[in-house]
Formats: sequence, structure tokens, C-alpha cells
Amino acid sequence: MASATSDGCLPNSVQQVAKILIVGGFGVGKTTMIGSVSEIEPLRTEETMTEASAGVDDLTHLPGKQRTTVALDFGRITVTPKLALYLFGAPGQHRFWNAWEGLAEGAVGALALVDTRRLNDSFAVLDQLERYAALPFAVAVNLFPDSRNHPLPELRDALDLPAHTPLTTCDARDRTSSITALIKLVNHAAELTSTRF
Ligand SMILES: Nc1nc2c(ncn2[C@@H]2O[C@H](COP(=O)(O)OP(=O)(O)OP(=O)(O)O)[C@@H](O)[C@H]2O)c(=O)[nH]1
Ligand SMILES: [Mg+2]
Repeated sequence: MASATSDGCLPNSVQQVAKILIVGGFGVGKTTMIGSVSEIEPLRTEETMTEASAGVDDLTHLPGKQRTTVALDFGRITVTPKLALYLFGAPGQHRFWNAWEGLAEGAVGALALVDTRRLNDSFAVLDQLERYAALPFAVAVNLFPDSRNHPLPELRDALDLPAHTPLTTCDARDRTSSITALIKLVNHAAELTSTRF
């Protein structure tokens, strides 16, 4: 992996940039992933959750969560000396999902984050992604300490994912595992679109 320059500028070796969308349900770890991966100070648009969220957003598994993304997250990672990814994180609250279509514009692919403790949310996410973004996508299961350890083939079945869709586990707080998921997506998008990244 190439390192960012100390002033945050793109390394001179970078010849190509690609936009990646990161989507997922409420509190699945999108902002966390962009924060752990980005080589520049990430842009976050988080607001404190208010009572309006009570009964709408399920905080059962997210006891520490107080803020939610209301517009987007933005970060950058140089994954090979020649290729940098611009990461756009989508808001997870349902009322902001109509923003996904705009955020997807120009993206080469989308990484859908999934929390297996709330698998039902993921169906809606994948549906929304296919319907409004129509992008090559990969799925990353963000493992929380109390997530059950389902084998990946079982999860593929449960999510009704095609055999060619990359499916990985990750820890959104961990840079290396998050970058691995992103690289799987980039390779998949490259194959599907016959693009060389
Ligand atoms: N244990 C654990 N906690 C995580 C992980 N990823 C995120 N969290 C925590 O889970 C909560 C939700 O993470 P966020 O990154 O805010 O999730 P998000 O998808 O951006 O949420 P919205 O923008 O509200 O949709 C935060 O309190 C994180 O600290 C993880 O991989 N493991
Ligand atoms: Mg967020």
C-alpha cells in the first residue's frame, strides 16, 4: 500500500482514482470503517440522535451509539501505488436512503456492510442498492463481539447472494481487514466492467 504524503496530498505515483460507495443499515459501522481506513482526516456529517429516533432506529445492539450520519462520510485510501479510492459513506437511517442514488453517481462499486445480529435490515439494504444504485457490489459482514459465528456459505444463502458476489467478514474498526474488503470489491468491479485498476 502507498502512504499518503505528510500534507495529505495524493502520492505522485497515483494514476487513477475510483469512487466507492459504502452503504448499510443504521449503525452497521460505515462511519467507523471510513474513519479507520482513511489516510486523510475523514469528513463526517454526524448529528446527535434525538427522541425522533426512538422507536424508529433499533439501538438494542448499539448501546453506545449517540450520533448518526445525516448526509455522508468521506475519506480516501491509496490502495496501490497507482490507485486511490475515494470513499463515500451513506447515511443508514431509512429516512435518508433516498440520498443513496445521488451518492452512487460515478461510483465504480459499492461495499454493503452487514450486521448479522440484525440480518433483516440487510435485505432492505441489498434491495435498495440493486434498485437505485445498480452498481457492482460486495458484502462485508462487520463482526461485533456478540455476533454469532455463521459460516460464510450459510450467510450467502441467508442473504440470497449470487455465487459471484464477494462476501467477507471484517472488523470495521480494523484498518487492514477493512482495506481487504475494499480490495475485494475493487477486484470484483474490475472483473465485471473489464476495467483495469
Ligand atoms: N464492537 C464493534 N463495534 C463497532 C464496530 N463498528 C462500529 N462499532 C460501533 O458501533 C456503533 C455504530 O457505528 P457507526 O460507524 O456509527 O455506524 P454507521 O453505520 O455509520 O451508523 P449510521 O450512520 O447511524 O447509519 C458505534 O458506536 C461504533 O463504535 C465493530 O466492528 N465492532
Ligand atoms: Mg454513520
